Amino acid sequence: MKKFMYAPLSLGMAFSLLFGLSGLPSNGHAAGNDLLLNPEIISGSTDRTDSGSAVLNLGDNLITNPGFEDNLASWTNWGNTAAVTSPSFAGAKSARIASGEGGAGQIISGIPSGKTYVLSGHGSVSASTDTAIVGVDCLDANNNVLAKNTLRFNQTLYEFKSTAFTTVPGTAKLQVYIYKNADSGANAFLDDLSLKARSGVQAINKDVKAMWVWQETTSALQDSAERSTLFQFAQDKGVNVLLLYINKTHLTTNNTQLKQFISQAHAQGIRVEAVSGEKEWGLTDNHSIGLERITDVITFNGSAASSEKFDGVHQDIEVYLNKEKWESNKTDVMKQALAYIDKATALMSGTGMTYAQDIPRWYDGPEYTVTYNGVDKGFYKHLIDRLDWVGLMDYTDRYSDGQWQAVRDAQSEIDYAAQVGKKITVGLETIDPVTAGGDSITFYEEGLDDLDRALAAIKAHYDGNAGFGGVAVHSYGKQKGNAYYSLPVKADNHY
Ligand SMILES: [Ca+2]
Ligand SMILES: [Ca+2]
Repeated sequence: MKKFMYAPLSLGMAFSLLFGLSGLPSNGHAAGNDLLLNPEIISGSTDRTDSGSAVLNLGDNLITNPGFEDNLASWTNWGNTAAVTSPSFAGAKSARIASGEGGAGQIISGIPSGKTYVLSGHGSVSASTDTAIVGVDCLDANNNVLAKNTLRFNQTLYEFKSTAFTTVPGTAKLQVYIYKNADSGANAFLDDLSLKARSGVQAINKDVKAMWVWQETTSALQDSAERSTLFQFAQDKGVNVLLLYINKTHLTTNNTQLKQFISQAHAQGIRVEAVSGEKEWGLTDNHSIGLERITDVITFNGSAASSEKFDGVHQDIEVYLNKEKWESNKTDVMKQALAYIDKATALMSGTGMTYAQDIPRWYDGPEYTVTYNGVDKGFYKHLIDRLDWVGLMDYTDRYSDGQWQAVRDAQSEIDYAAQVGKKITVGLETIDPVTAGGDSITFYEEGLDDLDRALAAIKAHYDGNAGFGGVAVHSYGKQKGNAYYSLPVKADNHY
């Protein structure tokens, strides 16, 4: 049940613990204190992107029977391949390529050249000396192979991998396949495959896979090798939204590098949002600090070419962490936090960027209701009303009664978002348990296998819900070696 406080650890707190904050920005000029909420933002289109960027969604999955739930229907068996019930990644079945060389394929017609596609899938092997392969070939009209792209799996537990490619000149068809060489005679298992067209920059929708990046921003801007590593990791994991921590130095000293970074991300279809936030910014006395950060990003965008602009401002302002004030008068703190958002969204109006915040998974508890602007309802509903989209810190690794707790705990937020035309992006935690505040909060010990299963379960459960804005992972964590970047595949399953 998400009704109790769960010693929640905030993004910001984790961030502070990870590498320390270099001091809050000083109070600068205050934005107007009497700004009214812009009704356009309230009713809110959730697919605004920066000027000039095509709004984009990944297309439909082009693979028929991609999870082998209909056995090998629509697949041509090239040998040694069968649908099996164990181990499946999702649903009841997966494909197994037994011992020797073998595989299965299907051909998709009507494919243009020069178009970008994203191939992804889950694979594993019974012994890591073998390799399970998911591939896609560009074929000409006569089925000649023009180009190949593959995902390779060598772990004995399922892993998720993703890659993007652009069809070469002359492409008329795509042949997607699963395959294994004879190798050491182990079995290969494949499941839950996806091949989708991609164009433009990712919008906030069900296909989002977001990742927070905190202390690595500076090195990703200044060091081309670190930048390549980040973009490669994003591609491998199918991350299409970067929630990038941004401070004044990044916007000014690293201005040119930041524009290059954003442009490079956009070329790969990756949306980039400027992340900032402190728990104090939601309190009236400090509203001007957070608003100044927004103004800084707007100023940056004003000097940038369309491909170099941030797509959104994303703030992590968890007012409940102002513990004394929160405990003594929650209602007052919630009102101050909502008033901040009204000022922020007014400031964001007309910028072409979205405005989002992160909220914990327990804000929907009955004790967190507040009368604001004469309307009495859940704090989370007031927040969702005002934000273009919300990052839900759905930080639990628990699994019971056949479902992940994180799936259950996102229901009321996503259902409400659907009612009011907003999106909830469901985030899971991977940082180490000490920093996270407990092992049940993070998938750190469970590893990639459970994380990917939980992410896939969230996507499967909410796929048809209009309030679902995809998934997110906290956080990249390459520098500290304690999060997503170095998360191992482990057998220590909790489900
Ligand atoms: Ca399946
Ligand atoms: Ca855990």
